[in-house]
Amino acid sequence: MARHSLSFGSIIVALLVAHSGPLDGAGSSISGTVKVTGSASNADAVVYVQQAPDTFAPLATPAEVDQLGKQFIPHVLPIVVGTTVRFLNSDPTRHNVFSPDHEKYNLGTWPHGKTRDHTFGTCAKAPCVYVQLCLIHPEMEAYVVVLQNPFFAVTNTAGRFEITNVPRGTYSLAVWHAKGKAQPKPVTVDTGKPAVVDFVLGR
Ligand SMILES: [Cu+2]
Repeated sequence: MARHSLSFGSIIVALLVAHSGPLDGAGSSISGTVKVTGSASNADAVVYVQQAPDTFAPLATPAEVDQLGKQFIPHVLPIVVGTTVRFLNSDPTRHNVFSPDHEKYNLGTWPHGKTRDHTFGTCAKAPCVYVQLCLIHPEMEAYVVVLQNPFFAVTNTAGRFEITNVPRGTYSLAVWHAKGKAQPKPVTVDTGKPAVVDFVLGR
């Protein structure tokens, strides 16, 4: 009985520790729009909190990128540093995956239905952007964007984004896009007060 009580107490302590720290407390969402100047589509911009207090565990299960119709899907994949990405080939033809960026990798070439994993283990200064290419199909291109924290979203065609469950705090909100740039903007998130931020990307 005493032993049982001890372990129960340990669990309570563990829960309290897990819930203390700078990110304690409810937050809200950050939403808005990104306009990509000179482009018909405002999709595939990554809007992200540049730096949040604390460190963040990667996903327990791999994020996925499919190769279908000679395209990488999704075209842009933001992840927290440490996340493993599983590359699947859903085409009848063989595909390759390599990236010339940062530490560089070539995962090889593999057939329909097979996967290869790559873990994005380091990122000295977010965003760490890795273009994904295929040696067999030069037209194939995608991006993995490695970030410090999970408070990010990708815009849809209309340019809309929403980052949910952002802890209370004041942050610098930044945008990454393959073809456009904008200065980060300060944003304050408070309980029950969703923040709205709009960006216009220039060249
Ligand atoms: Cu290919």
